[in-house]
Amino acid sequence: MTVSGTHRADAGPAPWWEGAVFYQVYPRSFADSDGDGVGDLAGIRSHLADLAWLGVDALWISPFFRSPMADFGYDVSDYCDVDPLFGDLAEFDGLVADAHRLGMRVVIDWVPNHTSDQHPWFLDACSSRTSAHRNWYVWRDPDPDGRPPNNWVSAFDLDAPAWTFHEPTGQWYLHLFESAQPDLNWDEPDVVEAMHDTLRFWLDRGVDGFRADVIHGIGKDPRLPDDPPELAGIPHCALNDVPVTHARLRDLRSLVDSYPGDRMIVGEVFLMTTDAVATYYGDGDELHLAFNFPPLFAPWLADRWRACIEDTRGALDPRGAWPTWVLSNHDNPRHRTRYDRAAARAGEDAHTAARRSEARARAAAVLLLTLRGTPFVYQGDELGLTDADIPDVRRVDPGGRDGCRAPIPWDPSTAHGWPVGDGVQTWLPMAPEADARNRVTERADLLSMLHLYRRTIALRRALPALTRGSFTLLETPPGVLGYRRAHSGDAVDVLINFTGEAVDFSAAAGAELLLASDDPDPAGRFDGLLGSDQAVVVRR
Ligand code: TEU
Repeated sequence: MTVSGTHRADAGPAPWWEGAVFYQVYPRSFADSDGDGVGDLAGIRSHLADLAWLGVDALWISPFFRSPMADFGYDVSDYCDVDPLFGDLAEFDGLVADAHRLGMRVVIDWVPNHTSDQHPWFLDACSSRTSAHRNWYVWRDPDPDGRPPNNWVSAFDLDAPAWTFHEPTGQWYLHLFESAQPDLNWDEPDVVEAMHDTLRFWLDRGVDGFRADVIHGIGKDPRLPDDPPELAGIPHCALNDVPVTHARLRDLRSLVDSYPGDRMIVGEVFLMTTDAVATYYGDGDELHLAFNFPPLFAPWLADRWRACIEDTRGALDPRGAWPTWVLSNHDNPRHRTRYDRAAARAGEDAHTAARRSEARARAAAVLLLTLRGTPFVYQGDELGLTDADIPDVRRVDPGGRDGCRAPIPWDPSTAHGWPVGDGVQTWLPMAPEADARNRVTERADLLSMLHLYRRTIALRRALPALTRGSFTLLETPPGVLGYRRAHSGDAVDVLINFTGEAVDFSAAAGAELLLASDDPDPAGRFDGLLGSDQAVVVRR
């Protein structure tokens, strides 16, 4: 398949997810309606208008299904119900209806690699070796030496095997994550059918798609071979990459595509290279979109970003696959925090850090929202939040990811819009700087990060060049990344200064200034000088 400058020439109008800005909602931390200190569906529903105002096109909502919360919802004990902590199915239906009325799509999380150890399937599987659901999970007999069946390590404790010995039935079971998250056995046809049914359940309720968790995990090499010793210390979930998964994805794709209304799957393929991730788009018959993780871990350096972009184009363009861009999510430190920490390690002093931290995050926002591909904004990044410092006594996540999951501040009041009463506290401490970095305060301030996100999203929507347009890297001075987006005779250039010094870019002097990361009203012409940590969009 050839890729034209704009889009697959043979594919008709582009699907909605290619032009969309996605917004990730982590429900526990978004907004609380009932004062128990944990966010819920009614909380999300009450803030949908805020998200429509921001201009996002689609929500991805992290798990809200019945769960014992060993992994805060990524351990599902009933795929077809809402955990009472978050509300109920009627509340979910209302949320979808409200979002649709506001013009936003709703994509939900689907966790097919593993269930909770409290799922009735696993409870039955554990009841005896001959139980109906025994083969729904991955069991192995013990060796005489007592060692686990192979050397795979689990995701959250790199000293721990991805296996737990089940004493009552005398076999090991596999879990790429916590022992409370046993891996499903997708070689068992009944598992495939049951999991397909869970998709149908939500498609019938009107969801627009799924974010498929650890989707590259649903196929395992039947021999369960050791991971190479030179990769010791890397969890098996980051290495599992076998052909059978692709056939399973084609079936999932057919199922989802059989529904009217352009439903989609964005897969979490947590592999280490974009080349590996690209294979999960298949030949346009597997994932509609896949998260591209190397950029999420890339340092804030122009050269490194240029390389990420070139790798992504090299891996995806020949397949006609559409890229995604992610800077932050609920599993990793927020990008502002990552860039600040890296700068501190490189010797940036406190004074400079105070000046540059927000500016870098602003430039990153412009990058995220103007690259060719679908951007995913993690809740709170639009407020410029950093990770919370969580005191040891309040740490709860087995993977140590609490900092980026701190509750979202809604207003400058003491409780920041979380209706917690006496003696109740939010499940994690509030995000830092909440007196200034909250929705109400930032909405009233045109200079805020929130307004920068809103302006940039609006510019994207107004200019097909920024959504559909071709992408060409520009010749730039060191420390600057520049690219041209062009569509139907319109061309705009995005220039991003990754350095703390102003850089001469007189090649673009006199161009019409459409957006500047540090100025809400940059009417006029670009003067040819790119400020420190500044990003601009210009039309030449
Ligand atoms: O994440 C999969 C995953 O590979 C990452 O969690 C990674 O291993 C980890 O964050 C390193 O710190 C997905 C979900 O996004 C995550 O929240 C779940 O915990 C995990 O799957 C298990 O369902």
